[in-house]
Amino acid sequence: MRTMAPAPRRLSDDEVAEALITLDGWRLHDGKLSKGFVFANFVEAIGFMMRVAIHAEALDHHPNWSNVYRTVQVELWTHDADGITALDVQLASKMNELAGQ
Ligand code: H2B
Repeated sequence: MRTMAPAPRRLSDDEVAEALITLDGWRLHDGKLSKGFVFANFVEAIGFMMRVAIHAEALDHHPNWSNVYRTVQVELWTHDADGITALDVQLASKMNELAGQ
């Protein structure tokens, strides 16, 4: 059985701004990290989502996202902390890596 980790600390506005410098293509939208990924085709987009899903499950941190044809729109925040935490920054960075960006 999985043990419940404590909610990570919510980052300050300055910390989020600093993290965004390192996160190519990500921006702050409605208090969430947001990015739209565009792939060559639908299968590439779904493949990306599958690779992210495996990583997100291992991290126990999950994206809010939607897929339309070859695009994936992502919003990251930590529900448990009601804001952006280091886990969101970590997942955003991993998503860039998995998308080859
Ligand atoms: N994902 C996100 N994005 N935010 C959370 O607060 C969160 C999560 N909480 N994945 C996790 C699961 C929590 O429910 C478990 C119990 O750790």
